[in-house]
Amino acid sequence: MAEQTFIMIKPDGVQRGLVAEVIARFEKKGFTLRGLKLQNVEQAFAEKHYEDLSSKPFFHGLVHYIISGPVVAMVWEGKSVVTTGRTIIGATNPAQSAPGTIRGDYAIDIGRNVIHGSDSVESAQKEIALWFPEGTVQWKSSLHPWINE
Ligand code: RTP
Repeated sequence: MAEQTFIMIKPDGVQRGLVAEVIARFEKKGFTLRGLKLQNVEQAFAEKHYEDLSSKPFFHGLVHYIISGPVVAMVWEGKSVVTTGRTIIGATNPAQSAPGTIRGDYAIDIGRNVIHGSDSVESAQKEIALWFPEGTVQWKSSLHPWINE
């Protein structure tokens, strides 16, 4: 199976009307959409998603932020999508994220940084299983195979 990553537009991204902008960047890059849903997140679910950060001082604020409004959960597929997805997103702290990245263009606060992307293939698999227990959507592109090398 081709590489997949889990991407989440956080509540501030949804509230600020950045959903189409984020999707466009992944779509135009050439990645394939395999899953997409708008949903509210329960506290226990947010704690599970961020369980690796549970000892961090910002953990409770982070969970509160994620449950404050709906998020858009997505699965994107394609060559090196985990790493390239992180490049498209930009550094965690928007003060360090380059212009041209999503956070570099649309965020100033680390605690309101618009978007999440899996940081490894292993975490992507774990996050996709957590967020899409129903599975993702299988579909075959009608584009000519020449479009990829
Ligand atoms: P994400 O999981 O959201 O893609 O972010 P990341 O890998 O770039 O960063 P990570 O270290 O996993 O942190 C997860 C999210 O926690 C918030 N954060 N706040 N106040 C702080 O010092 C702080 N540090 C991290 C950010 O929203 C970050 O995206």
